[in-house]
Amino acid sequence: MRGRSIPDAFLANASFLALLLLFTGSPSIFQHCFARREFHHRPPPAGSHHPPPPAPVMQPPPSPASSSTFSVLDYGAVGDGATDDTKASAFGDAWSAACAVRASKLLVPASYVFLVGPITFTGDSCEPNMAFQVDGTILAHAAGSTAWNSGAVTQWLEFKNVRGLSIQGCGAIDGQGSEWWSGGSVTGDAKIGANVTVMGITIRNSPRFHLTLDTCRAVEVHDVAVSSPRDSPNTDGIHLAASVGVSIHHSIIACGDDCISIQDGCSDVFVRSVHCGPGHGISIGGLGKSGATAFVSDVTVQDITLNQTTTGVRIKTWQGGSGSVKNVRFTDVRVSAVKTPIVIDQYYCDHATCTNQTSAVAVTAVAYQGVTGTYTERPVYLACSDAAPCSGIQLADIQLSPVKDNSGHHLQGPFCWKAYGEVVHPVEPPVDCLRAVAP
Ligand SMILES: *[C@@H]1O[C@H](CO)[C@@H](O)[C@H](O)[C@H]1NC(C)=O
Ligand SMILES: *[C@@H]1O[C@H](CO)[C@@H](O)[C@H](O)[C@H]1NC(C)=O
Ligand SMILES: CC(=O)N[C@H]1CO[C@H](CO)[C@@H](O)[C@@H]1O
Repeated sequence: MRGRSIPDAFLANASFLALLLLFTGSPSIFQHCFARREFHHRPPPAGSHHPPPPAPVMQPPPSPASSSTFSVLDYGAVGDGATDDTKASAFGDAWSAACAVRASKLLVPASYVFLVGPITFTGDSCEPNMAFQVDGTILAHAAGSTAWNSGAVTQWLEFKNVRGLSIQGCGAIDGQGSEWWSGGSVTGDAKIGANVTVMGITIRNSPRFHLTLDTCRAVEVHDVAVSSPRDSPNTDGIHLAASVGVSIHHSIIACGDDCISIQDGCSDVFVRSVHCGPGHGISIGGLGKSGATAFVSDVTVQDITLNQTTTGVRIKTWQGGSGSVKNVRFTDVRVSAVKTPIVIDQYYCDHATCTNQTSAVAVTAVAYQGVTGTYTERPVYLACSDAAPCSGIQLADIQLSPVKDNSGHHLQGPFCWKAYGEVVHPVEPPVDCLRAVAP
C-alpha cells in the first residue's frame, strides 16, 4: 500500500467562480432524514457583538412538476454490493441522461448497495438544477482493488463544474477506508470542489477526507453526518479550499482528523450548529507550508459542541509562510473533555522537527466569545510568531475547567507567546499572559 495515493471519499469540483444558486429540494425528504440526527440547536448568547453574517442567498426550489427521475437501476446498476456498477457505466449513463433535462433527479434508490469505482461527474454540458438523490448506499472498492487504477486516484466521487446541484437524500456514501488507514501511507493530494448543496446524507469511513469543497462559491452543507473512527488518519470531515461563501450547519461530524478544515483562499465561511467528536476539532490551516502565501478571512463559527476532540477551535500556521488570517469569530463553543479548547499555533509542524524561520502567516482580529466546558490538558494555547505576533485577539466570556476525572492528565495553565489583544471578563481561568498592546 506504500506510495498509493489515498482517495477522498467525495468531492465536488467547480472551476468557475460565479455565484451559485442553491436549491433545497424536497423539504419533506430532508425532515425525514434529519429526524434521526439529534443536534440540539441553542440560540447564540445575548450580547454577541456582531450579528451573524448572512447565509448564502437561497432560491426557491425548482417546481417538482418539471423534474424527471433517472434511476441508476434503469441504466444497468445491480446494487447487490458486489457487482461493479461503474463498469456497466450505470452511474455515468444515468448522469448523462439526467444532465440533459432541467431540474432532473438522478436516483440512487433505497435498500440497494452500489459498488462504485472512482468516477467524475462533469456538469459542463448539464442543464441546471439537478438533484443527486442518494437514498441507498454507494460503496467504494476495498483498498487493494484494481478499480483504483494502481492507486493513481486521489478522489473517489468527484463533481466538477456543476450548476445548482443538490446532493441529497437519506442514504450513505461509504468509502470503506479501513484498509487504507492501516496502510499508513498518505500521499493523496486531491483537488476537489463544488457548486452544490449537500444535505441529509451520511458520509462514512473515507480513506482520506470525507467531503472536500475546492474552488466553490455559495455552497451550503447541512444535516449531514460524517462518521469514521477516532484513529483513522487524515480523515478530515469537511475540508474547504479556495472557497468563498460557504455555509455549513446542523451537521454531526466524527472522524480521525479535523472536523472542519479551512484552508488557503477561503472567506465568508459560516459554520453553525455543528457537533464534532471524536477528531481534532475545527481548524483554520495549516497555512503557509513550505513558504506558501495564504489568506483566510471572515470566518464565523457559532453554536458548536465538541466532545473529546484534541483541540476545540484552532488556527495553525507553519513557520516561513506569509499572508494572513483575519476577522475570525468563534461564538458559543461548548467543549467536553477537549484536550486544548483554544489554540493558535504559528509553529505548526506535523513531523518531528521544523527549522526555525522568521516569516509567518499573520493572525489578526480573532474573537473567542463564549467558550465553555471542560478540558483535559490546557485551556488556552496561543503560540504566536516572534516575527508576526498575533494582534486583536479577544477572549470574552470564557469558562473552562479541568475535567472532573483528570487522572492520567497532566494539567497545564494558559500559555501565550507574542499574543496581543483584550480580555473581556469573565474569563476563567484568568489568561493574564494575553497582553494589551503590541510592543
Ligand atoms: C461524549 O462522548 C462520550 C462517548 O462517546 C459520551 O459518553 C458522552 O455522553 C458525550 N458527552 C457529551 C457532553 O456529549
Ligand atoms: C528554534 O527556536 C527555539 C526557540 O528559540 C529553539 O528552542 C529551538 O531549538 C530552535 N530549533 C531549531 C531546529 O533551530
Ligand atoms: C461554478 C458554477 O458552476 N457556477 C454556477 C453556479 O450556479 C449558478 C446559477 O445556476 C451559475 O450562474 C454559475 O455559473
